[in-house]
Amino acid sequence: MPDFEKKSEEREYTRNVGQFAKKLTQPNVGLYNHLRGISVVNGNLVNLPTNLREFIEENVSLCQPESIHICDGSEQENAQLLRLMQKNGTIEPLPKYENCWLARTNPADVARVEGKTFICTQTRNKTIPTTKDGIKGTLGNWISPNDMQEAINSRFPRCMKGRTMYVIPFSMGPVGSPLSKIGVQLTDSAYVVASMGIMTRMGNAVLETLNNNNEEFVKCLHSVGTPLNGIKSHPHWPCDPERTIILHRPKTNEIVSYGSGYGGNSLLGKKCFALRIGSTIAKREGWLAEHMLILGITNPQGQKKYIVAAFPSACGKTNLAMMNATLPGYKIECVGDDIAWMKFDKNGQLRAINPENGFFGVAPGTSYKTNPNAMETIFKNTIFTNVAKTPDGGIYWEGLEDEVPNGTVLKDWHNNDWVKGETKTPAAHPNSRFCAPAKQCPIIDPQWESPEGVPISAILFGGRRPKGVPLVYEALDWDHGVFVGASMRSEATAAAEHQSKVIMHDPFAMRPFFGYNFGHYLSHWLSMKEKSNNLPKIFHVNWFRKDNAGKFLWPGFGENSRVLDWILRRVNNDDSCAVKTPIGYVPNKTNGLNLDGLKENINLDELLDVPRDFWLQEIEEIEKYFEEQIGTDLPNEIRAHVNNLKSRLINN
Ligand code: O2Y
Ligand code: MN
Repeated sequence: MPDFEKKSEEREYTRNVGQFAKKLTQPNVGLYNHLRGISVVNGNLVNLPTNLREFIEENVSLCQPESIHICDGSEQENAQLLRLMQKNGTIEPLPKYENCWLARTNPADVARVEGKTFICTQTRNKTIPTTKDGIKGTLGNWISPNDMQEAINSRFPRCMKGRTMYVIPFSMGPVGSPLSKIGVQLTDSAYVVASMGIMTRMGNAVLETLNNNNEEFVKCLHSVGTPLNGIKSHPHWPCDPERTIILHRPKTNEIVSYGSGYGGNSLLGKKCFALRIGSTIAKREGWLAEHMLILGITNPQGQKKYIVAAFPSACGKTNLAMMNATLPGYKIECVGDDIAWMKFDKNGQLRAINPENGFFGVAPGTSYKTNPNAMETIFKNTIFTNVAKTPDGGIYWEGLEDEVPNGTVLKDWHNNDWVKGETKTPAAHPNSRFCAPAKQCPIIDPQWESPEGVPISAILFGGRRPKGVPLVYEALDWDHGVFVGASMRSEATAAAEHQSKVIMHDPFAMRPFFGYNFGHYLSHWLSMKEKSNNLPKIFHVNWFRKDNAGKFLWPGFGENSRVLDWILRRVNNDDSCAVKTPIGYVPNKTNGLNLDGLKENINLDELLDVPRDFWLQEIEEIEKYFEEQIGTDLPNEIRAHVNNLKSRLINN
């Protein structure tokens, strides 16, 4: 029995357990020995496939939970979990909306922890490229098998004492799609169960697939942990930030996460499975697991194409995925806003699925102006984390200033009073989130759950580049496109303590998410060209170029549909709208971009310029980065593209 502060909580717990308790009904000696005395409060272990039972059994022995709850994914189960969390103070209702909830985390547990995230392989070079002497690698963290075991041994024994271990069977991708994969997450966090219920397809349908097909699954073990010196503050959000660690073992498809209940650290289907383990499975099986949005775009003639796009954080990926096109006659529909799994079909057509079932979007900055479709998505069945609360039980964050009058007293993300127009600290945490079902998006694509995936015509890379990089350019061919992805850079805040901006390398927007050596990842991308005679075209976009006065040269948001229009014309082999430059094809200044009806004056000369001196410096920087970070693991084709670009720039 867990420790309860109040007798009434204890009674509620006992009632719940009593209601759902089902003891093992059939003899299974090995299992019974290990699980003796531990009640199964939902589901039945005996019905599970052997490999899943063994996975649970091992980790019950290790973590010693009070009870086991096998998640069925039902509404009744979700309601029960929400009630429990409300009782514990983990969430509170947002009565202004329908079935919406606010969670406030421990302030020490507010984001993904890159430095504490590791990939475990026998040798270091399988995980990270061998860097030049004296250079610190930035393309992932390696841990040896012994050190991983040691990390587990020093954290997990008895870590779930007094808690329920939830067993979450989940599918990344539509249940039963040949492109989908199954995982099972064991966790001691009800918040994680409720969030995984939104972000993945979860419950009995997945168990049935596991049972019927005898399928393998990705093994995910998660505990919010217990600090060695006990939980001193924020008992409603237990965590162990000092000892947080996120581990991945690609060889056995295992993920182990300890100490954090937040986002990417704890919803293990997302970054850990769909990107890190996903990219290693994709390498083995010949497909791609990428940090990309997927959208459908229909032109005025009714022709529909799908594109994927990879942008580093703070470049508006969710906004583009849900854009309202301003170019007359164009329609955008959203398949996914964060991750794409892509595979060439037997006809050589690249097809993509969104492995997720929801959006875990950054709240601050989201508004009716920047992303009305996101706003239309999030006011039912949504869990908000670390946003502020209005007096009438609604949400608030930076970017929603127009929605709340000055002088209103809100509760900030710490649950302190916060006066609109007066308090100087942020009302919401900058990494506060909404977790909402994708099917609620008003422009969700009719094909978003298509089991065979949607056909992809173009791949976009992008970044926040205030200088030198044109609004859009098209790679010369597949290999050059891979080089463009590898060379991605974006403006970012250097570090929390000083607000200076630097241009950071973030190849393929995957820097924190590679599951294996980035040099090998590049070879894998290059090898894709063998799979098709109909490869998607590859582009680079930059909505963020500024003039010398620091003003943006392009309005962005819905006007980006004009860039997508140019991309579609290139996909349709329209040669009249482009001109060749040393970096690739850019829109022709006379009849390239369709600017009809655009109210602002656009300086196309500045917006589309490819300044030679800038690019000579850029290629020096890219070459240095490749040499230092990838070294001998850099594929020859990519090294050749460095030299080719240099000579095109010099000879042009
Ligand atoms: O900080 C976190 O835990 C969330 S990170 C995240 C969430 C949704 C989509 N993308 C990301 C990301 O870091 O790329
Ligand atoms: Mn992301």
